[in-house]
Amino acid sequence: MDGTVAYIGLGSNLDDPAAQVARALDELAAIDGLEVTACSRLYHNPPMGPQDQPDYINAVARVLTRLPAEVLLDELLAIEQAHGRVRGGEHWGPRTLDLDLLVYGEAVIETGRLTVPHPGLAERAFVLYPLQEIEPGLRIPRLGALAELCRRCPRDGLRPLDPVA
Ligand code: ATP
Ligand code: 5RX
Ligand code: CA
Ligand code: CA
Ligand code: CA
Repeated sequence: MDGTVAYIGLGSNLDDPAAQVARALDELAAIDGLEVTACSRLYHNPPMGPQDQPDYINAVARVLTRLPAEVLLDELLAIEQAHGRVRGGEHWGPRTLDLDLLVYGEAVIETGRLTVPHPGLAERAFVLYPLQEIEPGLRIPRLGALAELCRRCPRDGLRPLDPVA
């Protein structure tokens, strides 16, 4: 398929987080006009932001897609909904599934509902290190070399999940 290479961050800290993330990867792959071309390992890490919530499982997927960024965002929000995500609780509170559009090709987007590259990307170990695992040479619009962003960001307890068996 031709299209745009994009990177999607996956996160969960409720209701069997590793299974939520694994299922979301299958659901991403099932989207028409999108292929999942790589995925990082799953990582365990403590919550950033509000601390009074369970630890997270995070991962990053590389996709190739024909969908415009805003359409892709709607697909991501629909998958979150299908995972029973409840909004309206505490800001940055616990969730069954979070899917963030981290990078969309070379695009810099700032509309009311979509900011790309994702605003928190440069400060978040749970995004930077999984991304480095699948695309070590990546340069990110406005932010520069991923390797340099990683050098500036402590791992903060981020560790790959042990294989199940
Ligand atoms: P953060 O964005 O800081 O990681 P969060 O993931 O908890 O926080 P949400 O409540 O999941 O934030 O998202 C709120 C809104 O953010 C979404 O409805 C969406 O419109 C908007 N948004 C803006 N840019 C993006 C992006 N790059 N990826 C996903 N959502 C985005
Ligand atoms: C708010 C992230 C403030 C960082 C947020 C996740 C900061 C999280 C996640 C982990 C949030 C957004 N912690 N916190 N993984 N999402 N580990 O996916 S809320 Cl400083
Ligand atoms: Ca597909
Ligand atoms: Ca998020
Ligand atoms: Ca989100």
